This record gives sequence, C-alpha cells and structure tokens, in this order.
Amino acid sequence: MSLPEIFVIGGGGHAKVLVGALKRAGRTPAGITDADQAHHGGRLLGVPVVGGDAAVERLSPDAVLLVNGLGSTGRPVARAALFNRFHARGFRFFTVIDTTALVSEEVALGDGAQVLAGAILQPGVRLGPNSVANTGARIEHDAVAGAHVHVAPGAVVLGGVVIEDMVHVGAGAVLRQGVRVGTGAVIGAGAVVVADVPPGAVVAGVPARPLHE
Ligand code: JB2
Repeated sequence: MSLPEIFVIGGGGHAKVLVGALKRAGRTPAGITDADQAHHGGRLLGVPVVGGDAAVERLSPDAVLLVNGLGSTGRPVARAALFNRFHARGFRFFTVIDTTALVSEEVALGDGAQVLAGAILQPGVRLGPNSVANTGARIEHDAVAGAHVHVAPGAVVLGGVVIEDMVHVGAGAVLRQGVRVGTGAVIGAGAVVVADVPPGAVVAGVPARPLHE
C-alpha cells in the first residue's frame, strides 16, 4: 500500500525548512498551498505551489496528510488557527522529525508536532499537537509542552519544565529546570527564565522580566 501524499500548508520560510526535512526523510511533499497568489505556480526546493488552500480542501481528508507550514515569531495564533481549521474538517497532520534530530526513548509527540534539524528531545519529554522544536532546540528530560508551542532555534528547556499551550519560546532562550510557563506567554530571544511565567505574560532579559506589549 502506498503512503498518503503530503501537502504543506503555507509556502514561506518555515515551510522551506519543513520541505528540506521531509525530503531528507524520504517523504517529499506532493505540493504546497499558499494564501498569496503571487506564489502559485512557483516552487519551493523543487516542490510545486499548487494554489490556495481550496486545492487541498477539495481532497478527501483520508487520502492526504498535511504539514503546517506557518511558523511564528510571537504568540502562534495564525499557526494554531490553521491547524484547528483543517483538523475540524477531519484532516490529519503528519509528525515531522528531521533525520538529524535526536528523539530519545519515552518521548511523546502530538499530532503534527515538528522536530527540526539538530533538535534534541531527552527521555520523558512530551511535545503536544502542532508544536515545534525548531533547529537545534534542546528539551531536557521530562519537560512537557502543550499544544501549539514553538520552541525557537537554539532554545534550551531544562528538565521538568512545564510549558502550557500557545507559548512562544524565543531563539536562544533558557528555561531553568522546573519552571512553569503559562498559556499564551511569550519568552523573548535570549531570555533566561528563572521563575514561573504567568499566562499571557511577555518576558525578556537576563533574568527574564515582564515587558508591556
Ligand atoms: O491560511 C493560510 C496562510 N496564511 C499565510 N494558508 C496558506 N496556504 N498559506 C498561508 N500563508 C502564507 O504563509 C503566506 O502567504 C506566506 O507565503 C507564508 C508565511 O511565510 P513567512 O516566510 O512570512 O513566515 P513563516 O510563517 O513561514 O515563517 C516565520 O516563522 C518561522 C519560524 C518566519 O518569521 C521565519 O523567519 C521563522 N523561521
């Protein structure tokens, strides 16, 4: 039986990284959709941009697997909305694991989680649905991240940290062991988080302190 075709939704920078990972894993996508008509008919790493989301929405949800190509640099609202919209229509999301990532034993990955080049997930880690461990992110033993979380490139999440849903952990940030980051919080790039972060807070700096949005 042949494997279902994969379509990447969104054709920007994050999608480019995903297409690279999928090709390395031997699962070259059949196509990419993009909301911007200017991209239609083009290619991303050789994969055709076949049109807008209608091109996938008219396919049977059982026949294809999707990859969420939208990234985020703050609270991952658009990325979560896209996942929820397709999920509600019965589409399933492929879990992307780059061949260069280290996913240890007893790691649980949610539907459509993405573990990108050089990321390390140590034993006991849980990464929820639609969450991303981006390039070179390190998530230590027993740390738990919920749904729609983005751990950006080079961030370090130490043992036993709890990250609730919809959190953005900026590039190069460090989360000290055992801290809890509340739903929808944003951790600035390079921040060092040494205490719990309340839901919705935006923190930055060393040690991390609240910023006003
Ligand atoms: O609903 C949509 C939709 N909304 C935006 N459906 C589809 N099919 N496409 C959508 N898009 C398209 O996603 C936009 O037209 C655009 O082409 C693409 C987003 O590309 P962009 O490069 O602006 O952002 P990104 O989300 O791929 O990447 C961001 O996050 C990454 C983690 C960037 O900031 C990257 O630098 C970062 N590494």
